[in-house]
Amino acid sequence: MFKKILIANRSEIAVRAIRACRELGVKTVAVYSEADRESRHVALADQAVCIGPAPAKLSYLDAEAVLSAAKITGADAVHPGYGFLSENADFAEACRSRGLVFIGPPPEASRKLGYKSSAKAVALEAKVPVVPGTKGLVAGDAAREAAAIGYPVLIKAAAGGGGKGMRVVRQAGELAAQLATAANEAKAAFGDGAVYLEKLLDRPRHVEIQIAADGRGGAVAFPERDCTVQRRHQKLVEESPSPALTPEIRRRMQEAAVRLVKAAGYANVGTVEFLFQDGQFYFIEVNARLQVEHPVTEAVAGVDLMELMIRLAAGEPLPFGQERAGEIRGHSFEHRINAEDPDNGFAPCPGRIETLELPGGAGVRVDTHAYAGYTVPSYYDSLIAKVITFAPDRPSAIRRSLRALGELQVGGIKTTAAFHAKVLSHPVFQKGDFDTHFIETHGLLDSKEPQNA
Ligand code: MV4
Repeated sequence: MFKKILIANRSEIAVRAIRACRELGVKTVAVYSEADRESRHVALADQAVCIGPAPAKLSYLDAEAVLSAAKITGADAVHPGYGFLSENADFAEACRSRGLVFIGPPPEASRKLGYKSSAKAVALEAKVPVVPGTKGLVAGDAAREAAAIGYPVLIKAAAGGGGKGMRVVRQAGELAAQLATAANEAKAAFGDGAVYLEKLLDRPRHVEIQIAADGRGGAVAFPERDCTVQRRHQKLVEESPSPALTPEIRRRMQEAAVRLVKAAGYANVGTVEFLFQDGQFYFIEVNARLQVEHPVTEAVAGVDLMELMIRLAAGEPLPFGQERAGEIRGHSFEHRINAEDPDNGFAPCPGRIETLELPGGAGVRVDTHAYAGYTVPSYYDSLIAKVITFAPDRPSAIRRSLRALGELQVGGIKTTAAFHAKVLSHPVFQKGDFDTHFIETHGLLDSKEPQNA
């Protein structure tokens, strides 16, 4: 096991990582920007190093600054959390070349899967179903390829992910102009204008499979997460298991995810994302990190994914097989509490948290770095807490979530907490029969916002 881990992140995930390290008897080094001096992760770690000014580019995204902090503190491994450098294969490689263990997948595997069109090629090779579309990038006759797929089609950026740079094309006449716009946007956003085409699914659900692999041939899949409730590609509610899957589909999705990660030589933890519609699932992308929503899987499967990823990175084998990993012990929700104003288009609301009452009791977990007196900086994402609930079944988990959200009180800034209660109380949500358009189509927003896919 490692002696000292540098946590290359901030906020609740840095706190989560520090707690896991402490339980493992591993010392921790926090890094922080000038805007995060008062953040909880700085106080919790054994050591803390300021790595630069507030803008992430000058601190949390500055690989050299992070690596220097690891060197001067004598850390032997780096945990990247999510976002920032977490899926940057060059950073993972730089860690390796300086004798540091990167706690995550090997750079070769994350390179293969990070580029979405090449990830799809790996999937096809591994007989994992993908959305019908171009074989690789749009190259020669795009009009012919789009016609063969059948309109409407979706243009996606190969270097993108999480919905950035997607464009819907409903008829042939719009294709050329949309391709040009998409390529320009992709170039500006990702430094790479390559795009590919897919058939547009009109009412998909987003269902993802958490996997873990030990790099010695062992790989398991956990129960799925359903992240269908999103707004502008920002997930709001995640749950496990999905109310839409049958045991048969679940098993096939898990088997497909394991085939894919084995084919890519993937190791450590990761997530295989699928769209699910009309009883069929289609691979779309891999997230080569521990995700925000990992706690619902921890609750339902009864595992500690943060501990597991540290142990796997330290060279330990998987401690259990598929049968244990796939066990479903109940139902879990995660509600992302953001410093945002739902009545004003979810505009960010940074500022000082004057008072804070966190929920508790049976089956309630809160992952947060916030406290009364903490000022939410304006430089980073607006997630201030995750309320995670666990109960024997979905109806009781909904009741538990409503109870927990009712206990939560954040004074001083606006948050998404009450919006979550609205979602949970909606009959369509309670029935479990919703798709990715749920928030827009069920009057949960005050003003009709423009919609794309
Ligand atoms: C799609 C799609 C429909 N058809 N692909 C959005 C995030 C990215 N990971 C993939 N996304 C989508 N891909 C095809 N071929 C619709 C979406 C999509 C979506 C997916 C999951 C959850 C919410 C969504 C909201 C809008 C669009």
